[in-house]
Amino acid sequence: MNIAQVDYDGLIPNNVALGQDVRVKRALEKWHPGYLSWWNDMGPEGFQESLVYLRTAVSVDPKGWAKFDYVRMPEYRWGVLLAPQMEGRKVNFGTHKGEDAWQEVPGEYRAMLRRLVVIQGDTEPASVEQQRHLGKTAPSLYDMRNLFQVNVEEGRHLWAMVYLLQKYFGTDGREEAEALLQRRSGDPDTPRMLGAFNEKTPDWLSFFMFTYFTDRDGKMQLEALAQSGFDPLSRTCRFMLTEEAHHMFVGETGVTRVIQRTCEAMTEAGVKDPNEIEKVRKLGVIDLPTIQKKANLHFSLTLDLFGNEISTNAANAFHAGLKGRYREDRLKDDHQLESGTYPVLRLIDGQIRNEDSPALAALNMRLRDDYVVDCNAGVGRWNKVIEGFGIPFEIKLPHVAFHRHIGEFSKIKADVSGHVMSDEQWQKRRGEFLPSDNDRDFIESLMKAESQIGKFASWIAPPKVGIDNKPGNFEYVKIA
Ligand code: BYC
Repeated sequence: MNIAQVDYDGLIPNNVALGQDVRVKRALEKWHPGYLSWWNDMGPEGFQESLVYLRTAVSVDPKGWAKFDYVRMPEYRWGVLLAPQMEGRKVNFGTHKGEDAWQEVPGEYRAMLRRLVVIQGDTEPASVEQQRHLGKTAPSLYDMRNLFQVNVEEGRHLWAMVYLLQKYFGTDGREEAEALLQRRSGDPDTPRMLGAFNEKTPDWLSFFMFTYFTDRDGKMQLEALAQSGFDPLSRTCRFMLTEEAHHMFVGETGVTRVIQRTCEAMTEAGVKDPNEIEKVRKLGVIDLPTIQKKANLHFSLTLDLFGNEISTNAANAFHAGLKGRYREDRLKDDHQLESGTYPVLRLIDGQIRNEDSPALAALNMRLRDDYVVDCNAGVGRWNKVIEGFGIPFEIKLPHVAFHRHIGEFSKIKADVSGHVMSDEQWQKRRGEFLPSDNDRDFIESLMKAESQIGKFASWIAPPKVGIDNKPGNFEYVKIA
């Protein structure tokens, strides 16, 4: 079979020769109704009958892997797609460096590997649950379509992890696959596994910030897992990254368009001071300080997803060859890190200070540092838009100690510049840094659906180009 082509004949599109793997095919077919029932209960609310102009993966050839067409979301062809196998691939790091990459789960690392797959899998349906109410307040059909595209692809990413569980982890894999459909974002009894995936995504600015910041954690973690010596995980993550790029595009351009509209409205009305919040809000756009607060919130929540500063889990996963560094294959060192150090920001005697830590134990921070660099690139592009209008305002990422719930800094309170403050000061000043009830109410007041073809809500500029090069008056969703 040609690995680049996807077999669409059966119930589950795939390029893993599922037709010849009766046990796994049956297991997935058994899991399928539960998945659909989860999608109907927890997927986008209210638009399941609408025709949405979606892309579907029909190949894993990087040059042309997707086709666009109108689809009802429950009829989307969720499938199992792995990037092509690389001839002679080796384990690239850790103690097994240089050995042949594993095609089966190495027994000694089974539990560790399963945990990584389950955590990755858990985030995918969680994000769909978090975003399920947003269709009703979409600022345009274009944005609504992008939301649904992101949602169906997160659903596919769940399939990707469930395939690995069903194929490689026997009975406990099957149980974990079931449990992925049982947990619910924000549920007090059966929450999703990681903190940020139990938060609400109440409005579209949050959605854009989430796809900018949190999907980018997805990118970093997938890049690290794509390095895995367990080849099926590596191939799975490599293809997921192809899809992930669009999700971050939705986030980055979404925030850009919000900023652009705000700056345009301020310029038209002659409002020069970005801190004249009430004046700006009267124009029906979101003031820049509130956009900054949303960025503070989503960035800090996402930093928690990198785990603890010093982590034996991360060290063990690297040592075992299961989870590498960001783009490990492009780094130039011994890829074993048994003796090196890495500077880690820590809380020492109540002060935030850099400390050289063993490189293996500091891997979560190394990935987080790479993440911050990646985040800053897009923030720079947002600032270019503001600068273009001559408005004196700059969006800045807050200090990594700000508003944390995991790791060293969860024990303290710090402002956006990283100055440690008392609980009392924090309570007083919280509203300067994070969205207040008043900010949330204002944003909510703007969240009114705009479902006329080619029209956009007051607070967001149209995109520069359409999806699949469609013109501005294209009907991205035929609302049923
Ligand atoms: N919340 O040794 P540590 C995505 C737990 S996003 C709750 O530092 P480690 C997507 C931790 O589980 C990417 N608990 O942990 C984006 C551990 O508990 P146990 C998802 C947390 O393992 C948008 C204990 O604290 N993929 O794809 O080094 C839309 C000790 O911690 C948290 C992955 O994350 C937390 N935030 O690091 C859709 C990749 N942080 O086991 C999708 C797979 C830590 O001792 N996961 N804990 O009871 C991993 O690589 C790692 O497990 C983590 C944590 C980076 C998450």
